[in-house]
Amino acid sequence: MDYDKLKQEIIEYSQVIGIDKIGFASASTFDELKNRLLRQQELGYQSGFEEPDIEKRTNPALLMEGARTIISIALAYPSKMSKRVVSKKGQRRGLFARASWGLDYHLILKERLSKLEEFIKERVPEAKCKPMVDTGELSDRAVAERAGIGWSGKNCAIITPEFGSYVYLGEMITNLPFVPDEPMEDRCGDCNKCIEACPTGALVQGGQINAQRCISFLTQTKDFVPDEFRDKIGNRLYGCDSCQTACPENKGRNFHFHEEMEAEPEMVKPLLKPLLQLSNRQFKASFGTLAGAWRGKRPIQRNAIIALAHFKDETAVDDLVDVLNHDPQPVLRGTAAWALGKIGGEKAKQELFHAQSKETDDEVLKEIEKGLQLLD
Ligand code: B12
Ligand code: SF4
Ligand code: SF4
Repeated sequence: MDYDKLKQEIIEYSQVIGIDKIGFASASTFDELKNRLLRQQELGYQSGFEEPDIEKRTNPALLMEGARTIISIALAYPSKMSKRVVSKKGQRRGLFARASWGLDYHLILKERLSKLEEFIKERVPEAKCKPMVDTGELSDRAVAERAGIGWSGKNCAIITPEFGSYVYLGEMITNLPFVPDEPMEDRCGDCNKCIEACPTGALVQGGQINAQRCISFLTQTKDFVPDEFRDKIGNRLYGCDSCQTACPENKGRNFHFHEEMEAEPEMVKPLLKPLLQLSNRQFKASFGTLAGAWRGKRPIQRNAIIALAHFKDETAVDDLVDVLNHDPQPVLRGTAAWALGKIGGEKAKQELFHAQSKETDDEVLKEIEKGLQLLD
């Protein structure tokens, strides 16, 4: 088999099926990443969403016997919506980050990778292929970096010279011996804009993150958001783009190559108050196709409450009181109590006292206490 020729054919085919960049990396162990992951673990800087087995994360041979090459792909996503929301004054909205615009990217990239797999297997029937996107064992960024897709920026993102960092990543381990591509040079230089822009100081130093402080992470947790971060979340319902919007490499980058990635503004910039009343079924029907829905409705509703507090939306008091009195989830009742304290007013005060007299959950009671203190 002429693998140089096949590599060329794969590159050409990838363009036909809507892959914006492709690169080839050797499947040898990721030694530097291993040290990095161990260090992150030691420091308590991981999010907990990563594959826990560091050996599997850094040794592709454990994932496929005879692994030789990892094919890395990148698909560019839009940074600006084509359609705008028609909003009335005072109707407050929340925001899903760009990586959750359009159809869940896991589905889009997996579809591209399975086409690639089919193409390869037609030519090399004995080829083994193991595709993965985000939820696989490997670090998608470390693979992309090795495959020359882009450099690893100080904001941790893989930045491509063509599309900036607004790219989704995926990869496929194969047992085929392609010649690997060269990694790129780092182009961040003296720039420090992402680190300065991060609202919570989560980027501790160039290329290192304390995920526990990252707003993107915090919007995806299911429990109470620690006090120090609540005001920083603003109106983010899912994810955070601040370290990417601040990056000069993303300036003017806005690619609309993939129809499925087009954002529906009413979905990704939804009105906040109606979110509080959604049943599970309604949530699934309205938001289920978004990547940002993977943790279910609870974190989104909690973030919506935090956003209403951020806007000090007095028109939301009745809705928040309803949550405080009736929601079965302590995290929502408690966050609503805190939000009522933030928004303030006589009604909020009365309702907080009333709730205090009948609430039985300790954590919610603490939040009611906090809410009342905010009113003082
Ligand atoms: C866990 C996770 C998170 C966590 C932790 C993020 C993090 N930076 O580690 C949280 C929830 C915070 C998160 C947030 C986001 N995520 Co995320 N996330 C992941 C996931 C599942 C694992 C990442 C991981 O293992 N991190 C551990 C760190 C240590 O490793 P790494 O970043 O993968 O690899 C780099 C470092 O190790 C570094 N490195 C290695 N050795 C050394 C040594 C030195 C000295 C230095 C400086 C660096 C360094 O180089 C590697 C390559 O860049 C990946 C998917 C996957 N399977 O890989 C997606 C992924 C990284 N996320 C992605 C996205 C889009 C995001 C968000 C932008 C979403 C949003 N808008 O909110 C934010 C960005 C936050 C940020 N600044 O990183 C994309 C990134 C695309 C890109 N262009 O880079 C990925 C690849 C998903 C995908 N398939 O597209 N995410
Ligand atoms: S995603 Fe937001 S909170 Fe997380 S590192 Fe980037 S700017 Fe900071
Ligand atoms: S903002 Fe500057 S330092 Fe940060 S990733 Fe972009 S180029 Fe690199």
